Amino acid sequence: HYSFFPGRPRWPANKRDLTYAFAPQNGLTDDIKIVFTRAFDRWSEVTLLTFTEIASYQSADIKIGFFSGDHNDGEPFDGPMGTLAHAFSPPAGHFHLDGEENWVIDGAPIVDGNFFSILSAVDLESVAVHEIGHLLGLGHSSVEDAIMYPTLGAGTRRVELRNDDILGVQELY
Ligand code: TQI
Ligand code: CA
Ligand code: ZN
Ligand code: ZN
Repeated sequence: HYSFFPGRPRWPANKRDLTYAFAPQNGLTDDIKIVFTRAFDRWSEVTLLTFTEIASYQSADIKIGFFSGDHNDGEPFDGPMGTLAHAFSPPAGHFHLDGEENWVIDGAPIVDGNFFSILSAVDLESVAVHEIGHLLGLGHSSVEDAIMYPTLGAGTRRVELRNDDILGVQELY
């Protein structure tokens, strides 16, 4: 079953159109950005929320970036595996991904020619869909195939919202 953060934080009722931006120093390719677009679309399909990319990182509601190790928010990343990403509950909107993971998109490594074991591959879209759930105010679910279930097998792709995720987000929005 789905859960919320303590105090049930969520984006205010008069704010249904959310913006997002990528950290400028990350220099992300369109292939990477499209993965986030697809992940946001899954949540906007089941709510009245919309998500629009804007150029200004400063003024975006949701700020997305890849960082390595200590990146000055008190929650340092830990290199390959362990913590993959973290997102802060509304209305903070910070969405950070560990730049040292072996991220894959549709089964292919992001870093061209990067050689690594399938055991450490992490599917970017799966993590994005999960973290956006947190950004919207969802905690973890006890339903094993829900997006918000707190574990994901190595190399596993899990991107489809389940009923449990949909009921949870629809209770908030
Ligand atoms: N990051 C954790 C997560 O997003 C951070 C976290 C730990 C957390 N406890 C929490 C967030 C309690 C909110 C509430 O869950 S993670 C997965 C999954 C992670 C894990 O790097 O461990 C995904 C990030 F579900 F696969 F295990 C994304 Cl999809
Ligand atoms: Ca890590
Ligand atoms: Zn961070
Ligand atoms: Zn989580």
